[in-house]
Amino acid sequence: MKEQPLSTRREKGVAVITMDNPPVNALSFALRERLDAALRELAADPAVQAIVLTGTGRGFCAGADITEFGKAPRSPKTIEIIETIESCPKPVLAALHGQTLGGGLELALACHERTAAPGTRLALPEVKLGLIPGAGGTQRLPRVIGATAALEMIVNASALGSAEARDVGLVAEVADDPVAAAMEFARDLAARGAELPRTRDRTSSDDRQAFEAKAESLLRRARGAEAVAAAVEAVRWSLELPFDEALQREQEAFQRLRDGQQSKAMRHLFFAERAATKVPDVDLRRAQSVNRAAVIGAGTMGVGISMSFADAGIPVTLVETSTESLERGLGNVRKLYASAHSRGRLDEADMKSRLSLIHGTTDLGAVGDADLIIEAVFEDLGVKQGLFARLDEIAKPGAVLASNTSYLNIDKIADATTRPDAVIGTHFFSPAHVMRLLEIVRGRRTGTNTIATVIAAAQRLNKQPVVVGDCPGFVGNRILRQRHEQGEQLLLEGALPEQVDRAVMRFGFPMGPFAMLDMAGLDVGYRIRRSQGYDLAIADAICERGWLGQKTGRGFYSYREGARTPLPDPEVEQLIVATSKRLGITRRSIGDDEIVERLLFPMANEGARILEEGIARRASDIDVIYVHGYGFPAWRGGLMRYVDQIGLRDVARRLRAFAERSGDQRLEPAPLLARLAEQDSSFAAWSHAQAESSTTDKGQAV
Ligand code: 3H9
Repeated sequence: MKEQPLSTRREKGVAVITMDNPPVNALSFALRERLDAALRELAADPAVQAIVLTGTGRGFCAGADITEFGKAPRSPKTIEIIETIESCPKPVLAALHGQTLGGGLELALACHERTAAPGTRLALPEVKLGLIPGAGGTQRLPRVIGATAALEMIVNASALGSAEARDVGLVAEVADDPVAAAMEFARDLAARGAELPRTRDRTSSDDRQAFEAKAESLLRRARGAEAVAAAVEAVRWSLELPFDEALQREQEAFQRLRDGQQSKAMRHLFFAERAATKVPDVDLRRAQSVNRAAVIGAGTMGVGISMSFADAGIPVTLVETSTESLERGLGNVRKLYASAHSRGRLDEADMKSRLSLIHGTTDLGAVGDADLIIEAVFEDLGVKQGLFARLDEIAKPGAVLASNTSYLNIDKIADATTRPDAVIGTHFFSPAHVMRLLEIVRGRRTGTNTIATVIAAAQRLNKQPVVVGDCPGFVGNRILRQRHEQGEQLLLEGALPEQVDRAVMRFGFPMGPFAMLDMAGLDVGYRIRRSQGYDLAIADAICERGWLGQKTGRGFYSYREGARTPLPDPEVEQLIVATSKRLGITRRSIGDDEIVERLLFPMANEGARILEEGIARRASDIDVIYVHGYGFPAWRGGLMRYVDQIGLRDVARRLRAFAERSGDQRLEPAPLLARLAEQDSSFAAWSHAQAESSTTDKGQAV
């Protein structure tokens, strides 16, 4: 009889251990205990010649149980089980399928050989949790595939497919029935009676120069992530130290990282990403499958969105009003795919098949058979309403009508149709085929099945969905407005764009706010400010000179012909200094810490208002939005987690000081933040309590 979380069976002298710990065969304490016992028992059983280790369900094993990292470690640890496997006098083989990740791959690496089913995904993704592999992965993987390749795989958390794994020698055979193949292998090894191949006995070798060059380039992109530096060091030990000593050091480094702030923040993010897909009244099982999509508008966003569908293997109709605009859009699609191909990211066959999935047309009627239609036309309510009225006539019953607006009201767009329950906002981020965030905007009348369909579609597109309520700018851009305003204020008080950007990049963002504005185009914000009736003296003056950012070669910075590197612009500096003077502001020197606080605390303050209004359901949703849509460093866990960590008392005190100094009342702590500060509580605790007390849910917007 099957005994969860593991079962064993025997067949002609070979014992098969099957891990069965849904949903992902994580190495929980219960599984480790049973696995350890089963291995010892079978190793001692004279009727057993060899052992095959496999798993049921979605995959072989997704690694350590992440929920256990906060608790005291309990034996048997994975590293101890691995020792049992590797030193077993009988052959132990791993038969892999599906997700084979982290500790799961480390188990497999300790086995004497491995087979894999087609579709297996092998990776050591610990760095994404702020960790390094902690069960020998940093020492065994280099011994199998080489130190440089292993380093790259570990730092980028990149996965190998079955065939690639076979090509680099990580698995011996790809077979439809990997268990049968492993049993055959095992019998063969047992019959030969030769010494068993142990990964630890191999040497990790590589061209040292190539290794160091790769290490340097990976470290340059780490932007403060401790785990990257630790991974580089650990893999280097595989080249320099005896196996056992290196293993010991790997253990120590793993434990230090596990107990550190960065890994805690990244584990928070892991669960936040999954929580963000769960909306209490939305049943994902009611999602309609999207077999055909349509995108209207072949501008930058429309092109990126169409590519996201093609990348996921979903045919998409791309509609434009004129042949000329359509050709321009399709030309951009071809250019982007060709560039991915020339950089080795996409092979020719994939490029062709993706291109063949995008059908361009100038006939709006062609969207009639689409399950999901996304409008990505000019940001103008009248234009969008006109279009939705026509879509209402053309779209088939049950189709989802989505608007990729970044700030317009979804209810007003829905008013133009007779099916407001089918209307929803899908706010993609640019470039849409690259950026993972998708803000799903729920209008007042959006149906729950419509939301389910869009969440499921987002997951198929490999996007990170977050469902938010409807308000100008939704969650991400509404919060970002604070950064624009405070950035402008900092310029007026004494900072320069390059100083602000440097401080923000030191904090861990990939790009500073002013370089980012230049990249997006300054006219976008200018138009929004006009429509919302407020101004920013410096940003407006720059725009009014026709300096619209990278596309015009000048903005907050200047750019050399065809280059994207922002260069400080003396004329912009003059303009900034003159504006301060005109407004009677005495410029002062402002430190990096103040810059970061001045930008981030008002953003979190807006986050507090958004939470209290119910526009975001939980603080961790805002964290996910900021990490996946705005480059907030993942190792800090997100915007709201960051201020929680600082302590809301301190944050409230600083906000009060900013408000007093500037006379700007909006910088006063928002009621929720002030309340939580007073109680010495946190946004995380508040969100948790909100989720628990569903009875106090007063029909929130999300
Ligand atoms: C490690 O191994 C350290 C070692 O080096 C050293 C020590 C041994 N633990 O993502 P999904 C849950 S570090 C606990 O929605 P998918 C997840 O929370 C680990 N729970 O499904 C969710 O729960 P819920 C290295 C886990 O099909 C449910 O399973 N490994 C774990 O889209 C379904 O997950 C990793 O970093 C876990 N390890 O994706 C792998 N994994 O339903 C992390 C998942 O309550 N996991 N859950 O929301 C993943 O990348 C994805 O979950 C996976 C499946 C690709 C496996």
